[in-house]
Amino acid sequence: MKVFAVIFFALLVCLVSLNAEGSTNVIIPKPRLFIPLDSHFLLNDQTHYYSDAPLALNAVNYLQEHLLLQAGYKLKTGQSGVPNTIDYLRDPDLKQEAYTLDVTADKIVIRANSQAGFFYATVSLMQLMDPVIWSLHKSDVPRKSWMMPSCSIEDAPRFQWRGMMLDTARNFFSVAYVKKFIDRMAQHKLNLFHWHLTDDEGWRIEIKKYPLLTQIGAKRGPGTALPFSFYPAMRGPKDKLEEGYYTQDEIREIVAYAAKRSVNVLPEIDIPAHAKAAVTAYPELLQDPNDKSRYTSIQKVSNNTIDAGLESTYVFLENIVKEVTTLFPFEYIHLGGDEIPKGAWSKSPAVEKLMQTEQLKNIQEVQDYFFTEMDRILARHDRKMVAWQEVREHNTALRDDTIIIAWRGNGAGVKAAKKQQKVIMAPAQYLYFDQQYVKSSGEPGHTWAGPTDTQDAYSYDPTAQISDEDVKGSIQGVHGCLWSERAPTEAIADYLAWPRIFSLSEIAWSPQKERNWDDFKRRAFGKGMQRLESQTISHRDTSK
Ligand code: TNX
Repeated sequence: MKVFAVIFFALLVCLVSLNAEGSTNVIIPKPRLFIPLDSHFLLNDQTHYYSDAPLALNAVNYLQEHLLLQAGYKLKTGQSGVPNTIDYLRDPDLKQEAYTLDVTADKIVIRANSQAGFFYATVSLMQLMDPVIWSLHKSDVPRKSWMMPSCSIEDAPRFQWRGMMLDTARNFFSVAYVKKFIDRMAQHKLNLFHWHLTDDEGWRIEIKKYPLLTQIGAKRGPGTALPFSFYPAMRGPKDKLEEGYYTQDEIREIVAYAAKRSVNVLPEIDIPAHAKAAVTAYPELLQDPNDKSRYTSIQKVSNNTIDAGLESTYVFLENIVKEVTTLFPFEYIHLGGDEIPKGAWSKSPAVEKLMQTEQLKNIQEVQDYFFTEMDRILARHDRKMVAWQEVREHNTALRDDTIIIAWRGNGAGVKAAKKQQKVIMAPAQYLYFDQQYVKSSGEPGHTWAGPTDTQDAYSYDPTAQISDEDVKGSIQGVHGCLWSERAPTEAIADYLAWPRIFSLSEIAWSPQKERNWDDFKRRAFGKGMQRLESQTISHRDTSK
């Protein structure tokens, strides 16, 4: 009888705590440990904050900006440990990005050991508040007090790199949109903004030394030199000019904005293929005049590849790298390397000569030569290489810290991990958010790797088929990709991204054993959606 009573009591405790967590843990991505407590904290215009860590100031400011808009006041500075205070305390024992957050009835205590840790504690805290706190429109009727459920959180990320790619080449997105995109990533503890800046359909980064890259390469439409691509989705209306690029000042502004949110910016200059915009702007530097090769890319763009046999190619690209390093402090630059079309370089006398002098046997070896040279250029400018998986499938000469992004399927990443190569997992079947959610002619998005609904995305476990030993040195993180051929407007881009970015953030941040679709669904389709709505982010609102 006694045994039954104990079991019954234990079950009751479990149920009560499950239920309590059910209603109070609304955080995305799910924290490593969340213990609900039975009270709440009320934030009001008498709430103070105390900080013993300059590293916390950035996070405090983030909260203050939102409070000012929605509550009409800011927290005043005060003393540690006093009731109605938020304490930001440095804890040297916590790892990079880790934090603890304790909300009790009379105070809130945040501990971290890095700018990122304080920031993540703050966004978790804000997710416990009414979703309206996320709105960027000043409230006409400021909300005076904010209730937060008491809880105790210990949190740290699963992966070091938690990335999201935005393709601003196929379709241009404004500076304001790019900032919003980064802010929303940061709200969900993603920390690597992969900025696809160049492609066949547009060159979007100002390069002072080569002004034609943007004068010619950032415009398509009537009266321009850059031809429209074959696919209508990338083409837009025939009679309309599609143009836009980011000035160097705008880029610096975006990088600084991202840094305040603990987001690093990884610029991508996609070479040698996917470069129609660049070769249209500077054919004399980037194409062999005697090249008789005629080929089209998988996206049906003709002759879009920079010639690997020309000396001027490497001079040009080194100058680009030089300018890129002045804009992006991040230690890595992404150099593309995907989808070199069959037939490219096959009739280029310059490449033929290169093959003789360097004793290269085939086009694959030419590609490897090209990236080995690019790796040397990056090394000279104190940068390391990220590239699409194709770049390291055969090349053994690249530096060990080169990171590849495995996109063609999970198998590609598994293979790289087994070779102990550094890899970011971005399998198209799960994490390409340019794919349709469900197969339907009414849905935006590509179909080639999908459909991928939010639950499909959520089901991905990057290390499922890899031994712990191989995971260690190899898996750097996970990445979602939002290509924009099928996203001609911000609203469509947002619809494709959300709620799938919720799934990504949880794959990237939360321990696999803590992840569970039903619990995720409750948070994502409950408070998660309300947070999106308070920011007027368009999104899909069913899990299918
Ligand atoms: C493949 S993924 C591409 C992109 C397209 C995308 C469309 C990769 C490295 N290349 O150029 O935009 O598919 O889903």
